[in-house]
Amino acid sequence: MQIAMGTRRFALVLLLACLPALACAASVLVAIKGMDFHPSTITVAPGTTVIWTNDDSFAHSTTSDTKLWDSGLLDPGKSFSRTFDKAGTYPYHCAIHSFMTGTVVVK
Ligand SMILES: [Cu+2]
Repeated sequence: MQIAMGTRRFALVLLLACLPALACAASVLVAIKGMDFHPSTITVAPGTTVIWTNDDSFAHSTTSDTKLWDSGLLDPGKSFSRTFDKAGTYPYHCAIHSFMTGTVVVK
């Protein structure tokens, strides 16, 4: 009886400890429209997935300045996602329109 109570309490503590972690595994949307990234700078927690969606009527890309990722050409309506696990500052641009820039800050 005593052992069973202890086990149940442990399970409850484990459940409560996991809930905030699940809430942290979020995703953040970045729209590509009007020849710009919206928002162009985002700050997210480690483990967050960033999803870019091309809302323009022509192709764009999301391309890491340091070659960490490259969506390739994203046609209108297409999306690309990447999960950022490590803290840091990740600048990116559109490979077609180099003046289109954005930054993902992970901390
Ligand atoms: Cu572009």
